[in-house]
Amino acid sequence: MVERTLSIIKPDAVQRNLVGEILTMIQKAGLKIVALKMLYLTKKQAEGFYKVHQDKPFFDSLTDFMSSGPIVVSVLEGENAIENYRKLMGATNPENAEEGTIRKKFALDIEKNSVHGSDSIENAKTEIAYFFNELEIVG
Ligand code: RTP
Ligand code: MG
Repeated sequence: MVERTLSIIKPDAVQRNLVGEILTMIQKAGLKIVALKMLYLTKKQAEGFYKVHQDKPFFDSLTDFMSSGPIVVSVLEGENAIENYRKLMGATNPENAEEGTIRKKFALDIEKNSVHGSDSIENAKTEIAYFFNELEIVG
């Protein structure tokens, strides 16, 4: 099934000039970029995006981090895009990430792990709508 997923290149990766290399890995994996922009979230906007995690112990630190510098958000499209992109990202904790994944290559630690990807069809819809309207996504 052709799906769409939301990708974020997180502040740790944008700050280290890794946007091009990460987008290249995404494109080489066959995921199609159908929307793309750079944003600098406020703390409130980061809290809104990650509200599914509001009761987790890492919520305050995570939303501080996500509002600490610019991010690059994109919509990726392809067969099984949600699962395929999560495979390409690798495990949340880079110590557990497989060789060849974005997090294995670039992540600094379990929080500064360079990329985000939606984890379900339902969450992908909500997350894409948080950043893009339909006119900003190419058909
Ligand atoms: P993401 O949502 O960013 O794609 O990452 P994920 O599904 O692999 O991980 P998730 O459990 O959804 O956690 C969201 C983000 O919170 C940070 N985190 N910190 N300190 C910690 O124990 C901890 N655990 C998670 C990471 O930035 C993680 O990607
Ligand atoms: Mg997640």
